[in-house]
Amino acid sequence: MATGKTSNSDAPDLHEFFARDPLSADRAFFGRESGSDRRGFLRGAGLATMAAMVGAAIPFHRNMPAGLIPAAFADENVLVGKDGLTLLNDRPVNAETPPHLLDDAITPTARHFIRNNGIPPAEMDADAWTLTVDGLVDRPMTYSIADLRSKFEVVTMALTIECGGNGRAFFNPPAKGNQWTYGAVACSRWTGVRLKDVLAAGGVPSGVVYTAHVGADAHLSGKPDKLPISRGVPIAKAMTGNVLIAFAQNDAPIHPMNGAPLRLVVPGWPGSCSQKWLTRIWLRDIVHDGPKMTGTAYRVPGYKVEPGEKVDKKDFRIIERMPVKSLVTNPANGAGSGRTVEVRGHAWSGDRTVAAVDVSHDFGATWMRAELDAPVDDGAWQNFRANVELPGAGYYELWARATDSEGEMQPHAIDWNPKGYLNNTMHRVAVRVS
Ligand SMILES: Nc1nc2c(c(=O)[nH]1)N[C@H]1C(S)=C(S)[C@@H](COP(=O)(O)O)O[C@H]1N2
Ligand SMILES: [Mo]
Repeated sequence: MATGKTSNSDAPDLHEFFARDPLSADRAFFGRESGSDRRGFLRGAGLATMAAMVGAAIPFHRNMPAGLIPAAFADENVLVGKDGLTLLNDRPVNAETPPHLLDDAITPTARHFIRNNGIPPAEMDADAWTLTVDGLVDRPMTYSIADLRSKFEVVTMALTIECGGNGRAFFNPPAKGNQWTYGAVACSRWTGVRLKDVLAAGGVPSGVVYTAHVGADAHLSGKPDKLPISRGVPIAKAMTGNVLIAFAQNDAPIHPMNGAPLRLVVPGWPGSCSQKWLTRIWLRDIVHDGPKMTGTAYRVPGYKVEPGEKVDKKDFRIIERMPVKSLVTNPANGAGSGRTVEVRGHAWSGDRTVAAVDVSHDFGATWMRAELDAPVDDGAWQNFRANVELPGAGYYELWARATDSEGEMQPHAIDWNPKGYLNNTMHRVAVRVS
């Protein structure tokens, strides 16, 4: 790693940890102490964490041998309710969607990627859920979801969420972390209330600098006071009209892995800003310094660096808007094709709109302009399509290149950075005409 020190974003996978050293994994994950007879007892926080992770109380916990990975973890299908996602990691769960399964204008819940930093809460009861707004707010408040629905205007918007690390797999030298290829991006329809309305109701004094977001998921260590992730946004961003506190996804309850029953959706910024299982938003007079706000997490050097270059920690800057990007969702990479092919996909640019998408079938020698739709909502990706005539049998690559409202265009080569963020290179899809 160019930064010398890896951050806690590279937390060990639970299975790997147990396989290597079951007893210390036991202690680290469950706080379980084991005696020389290998029979420890799960107590207190350790027992609570284990119960939360298996989803029920454990009547015979006293008989559980130390170092035993619960069979529930091995058998559990962590992708229940998801369709065709590629699992990159199962503790915490990280799964991406192959590009051709992202062809819908609005991403169905079953195809919305999952990026967890910790262990989702065992209880996701919408009727019992509360959200506390406090910190530097004039009037701290705690709301039920019913309160949010009744006190504030309820809106539905299609909004794009992309993980800051989407495309990390293509970094060379490689960057540690989940090896996302293309599919850590989605545009579902979210229903909820505007964050700005909720903050305004509490009163935002002039000294507020940043929001701080807290969710109910547990840290991989099982330590009850440790948050897996808590990020925030500058107050000006929080007060824009398309940042939602959402309680529905695609007109149905939010999928458990996507943050049920309540989450933030901050379109156009790294997905990490969009806190899932949201329980608290506090306002701060400094830039929030929660887990994964500091160090090198979700940060890039403030200047261009050479691949592999070492960068001093102090030179890293917090990522704000995500850069201009496009994704080809038809045809599927490697597909056979006739001579006429409809190239389809989506394009987006955080806080901006996309002005044009161009498509090439000759390795970038010539480009044709695609038909491009306006975003259905402020913060939704834009759909494009182009009918391409391939001259004859053979191997072709279909390339897509978006240019945004400020004239910024997707690059050919990766702008390398130590943690593998913000890869917005052109998407290339292979086709064969026989
Ligand atoms: N509470 C909580 N919120 C979270 C995360 C998390 O691990 N815990 N992951 C974040 C990251 S890094 C991303 S990219 C998005 C992904 O949202 P999704 O899993 O619904 O696709 O959720 C964000 N919100
Ligand atoms: Mo992310």
